[in-house]
Amino acid sequence: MKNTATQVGIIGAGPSGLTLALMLEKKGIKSVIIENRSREYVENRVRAGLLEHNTVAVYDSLGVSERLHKEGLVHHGCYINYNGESQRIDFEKLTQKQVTIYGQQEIVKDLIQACEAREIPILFEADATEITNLEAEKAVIHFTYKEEKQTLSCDFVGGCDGFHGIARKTLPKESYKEYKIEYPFSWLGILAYSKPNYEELIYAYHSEGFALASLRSQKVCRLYLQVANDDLIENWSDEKIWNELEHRLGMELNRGEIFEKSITPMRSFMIDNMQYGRLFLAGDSAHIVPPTGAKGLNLAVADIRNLANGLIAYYQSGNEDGLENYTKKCLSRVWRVQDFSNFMTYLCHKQSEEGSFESQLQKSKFDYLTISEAYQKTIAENYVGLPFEAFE
Ligand code: RFL
Ligand code: PHB
Repeated sequence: MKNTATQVGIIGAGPSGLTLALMLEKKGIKSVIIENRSREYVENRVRAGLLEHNTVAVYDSLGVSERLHKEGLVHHGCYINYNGESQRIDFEKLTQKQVTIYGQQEIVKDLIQACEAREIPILFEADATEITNLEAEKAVIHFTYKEEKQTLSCDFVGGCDGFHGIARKTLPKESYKEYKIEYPFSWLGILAYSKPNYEELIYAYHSEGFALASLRSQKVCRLYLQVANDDLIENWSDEKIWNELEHRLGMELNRGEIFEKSITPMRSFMIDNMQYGRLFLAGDSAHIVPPTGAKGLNLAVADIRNLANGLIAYYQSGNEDGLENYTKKCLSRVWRVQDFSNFMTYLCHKQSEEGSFESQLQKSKFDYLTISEAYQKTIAENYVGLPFEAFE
C-alpha cells in the first residue's frame, strides 16, 4: 500500500475541486486531486453553460480565462415568455452587468490544463472510498488507484465530489439537517449542430410545458424541454424534439444534427452544515439547485472562494476564523440561490391545469413582470449574480 501526503487533499475534479486547487496554488499551498473518472470523461461531461460575472472574475484572477473571453458569448439580457407573450429582462440596463455563455466542459478543460501547467497532481480513475481521522492532526483519504489501495494524508480535505460522492456521507448524520424538493418534472436537454436563430436565452412557459433555448456558440444550440419524470429518451425521436421545441417556443428553429440528448431530474437539495473537523464540502456535494436559475456551477465557485480564503488565512497567519465560519459564510448565499432557482422553476414550468388557482398566480407573476421594472430588476440581479461582498 502506498501512503503519500499533501496540505489539502481534494476529492473531485469538477469545477469545485479544480478551482480550489488553482486558488490554493496561487498562494503556494500544495494539493492533490483524486478523481474517479477518466480525464476524457470529465472533459466531455455536458452540463452547465452560463457564468455569472462573479465566476468570470474568479477565472480572470486565476489567469485561466483567455479562451473563455475569446470563445464565450457575452449576454446582456434574456427573454421570459408566457404562452407566446414575451418579456425581455435587460441585465445591462437593470444591473449594469452581464453573463457569459461558455460550456462547463470547456471550463473544465481550461482548468485541467492550468493544473497541469502549474504541476498540481490530478489522479484520474482514482476512486476515493473513505475519509478518516477528521478530528486528528491529519485527515486521511483512502482511495484505489490502478487497482492498488492507497492513502493520502492531509491537513484538510476538500469534499468536492458532487451529489453522489462520499464527502457528504462522511459527515456525522447528527451534524446537519437536510432539505429537499423533488420536482414532478425533468429536463430533456439536447446539443445540436445548428446556427441559433435567437440571440439571447429564451425561458418559455407553455401550456404543454417549459422550453429553454440556449446555445454554446454560433454553430451549436443547447435546448431543453420539460418532460415527465418517468419519460424515456427512447420516446423522443429527433423530429419529435424539434417539433415540440418549435411549438413551445413559438418559433421556427434552424434544425441540425442532435449529437447529445439526456434527461435530468430536477431537485432542490441542501444540508445546513458543510464542514466537520478537517473536512469541508463545496459545490454539488453540499447542495443541488434546479437548473432554471443557471446557478449550480456559479454557487460552487462562490463556496470555493470562501473555502480557499479560509485555508489561505490559516496557512498565512494561523487565523482559523475563515475556516470556523465557512458554513455560515456559504449558507446565506446558498439560501438566496435556492430561493431564486425555486422561484424561476415555479415561474416557468407547467405544474397545474390552466385555470387552476396555482396557474392563475403563475400567470399573474408573469403579468407583473411585464409592468414592473422593480420585479424585473429583482430577477436580473439574482440572475447575473449578487456580488460576493453582499454575503460577507
Ligand atoms: P461535479 O461537477 O459533479 O464534480 C464532482 C466530481 O467528483 C467526482 N467524484 C469522485 N472522485 C473520486 N472519488 C469519488 N468517490 C468520487 N465521487 C465523485 C465526479 O466524477 C466529478 O468529476 O460537482 P462540482 O465540481 O461541485 O460542480 C457542480 C456543477 O457541475 C453543477 O452545479 C452544474 O453543472 C449545474 N448546472 C448549471 N450550473 C450553472 O452554474 N449554470 C448553468 O447553466 C447550469 N446548467 C447544470 C446545468 C446542471 C445540469 N445537469 C446535468 C445536472 C444544466 C444541467 C442540465
Ligand atoms: C445552458 O446553456 O445549459 C443553460 C442555460 C441556462 C439555464 C440552464 C442551462 O438556466
